[in-house]
Amino acid sequence: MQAEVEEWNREAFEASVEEFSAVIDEAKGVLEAEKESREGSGLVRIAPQAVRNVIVVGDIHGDMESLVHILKDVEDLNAGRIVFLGDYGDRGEESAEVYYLLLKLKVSVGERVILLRGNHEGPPDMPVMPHDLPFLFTARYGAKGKEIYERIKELWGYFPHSVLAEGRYLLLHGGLPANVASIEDIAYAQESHPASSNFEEILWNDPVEGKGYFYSRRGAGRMFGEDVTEKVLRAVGVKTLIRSHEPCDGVEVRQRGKILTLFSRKGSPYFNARAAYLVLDENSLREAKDAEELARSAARIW
Ligand SMILES: [Mn+2]
Repeated sequence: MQAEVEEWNREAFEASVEEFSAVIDEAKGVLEAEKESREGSGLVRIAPQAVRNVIVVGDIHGDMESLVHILKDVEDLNAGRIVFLGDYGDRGEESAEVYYLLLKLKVSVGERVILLRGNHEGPPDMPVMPHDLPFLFTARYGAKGKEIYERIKELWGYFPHSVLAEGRYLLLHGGLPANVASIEDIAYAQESHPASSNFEEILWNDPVEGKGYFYSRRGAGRMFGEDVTEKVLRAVGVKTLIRSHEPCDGVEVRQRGKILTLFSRKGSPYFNARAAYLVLDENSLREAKDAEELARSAARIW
């Protein structure tokens, strides 16, 4: 696989508009079939005893160097599952190239690669600002870049938004919605949007230390306290939430170990000195670990 990563990295910078378009076509076919088999659910379930490992990657935001580092560092891309927690484009100059590489990986590895939605891959009524992705595509491909961007946007509708490693971990981009009574409320958050705020909260929420459920200065989503986390983790039967969405030095333990924040890119406009990805190996899959243990034993920091 390592040779392929090298090849896709090179292609990402050289692909013509027709080649880029062909990769989107292929990815759309794969993603469409997967969505159909989930029957409207935005949740991917993983039986932890059935996979060898689960690699988890946080925000990439247009940082090709970090993405290539991770994929080369992972020993075997076919081993288990690779879950990306969303936020692929914007911020970084190489957002178009990141998309090319991720879609190549998706087409090649299939359902073992899971591309979740972040708030930068939200529905049309939940726009994000600033949004550089369309301009990066037109800078590269002129007027045809706009079509490529529109087609990428269409793909977001096929992405799931959460992963449940049953009995162990819940993985999503932003945070936990307060009004969750069962895993179904998370699985069908997309379907219940906008009547329910669950989908918005999954993509946009941030944890806060202590108790409560507050207004967020992001202008979307909410801040959720440890009482919300305890209730929702119990309702879905897992020990720990693994999420991204906030810059940190690779990993950050929140709410006394109930939440692990993961950040997988470096460089402007953020100031983190380090980044990380996670390897949930046999040990972390056999028995649920809290965020402290994951930060210590599962984080691959560089
Ligand atoms: Mn985000």
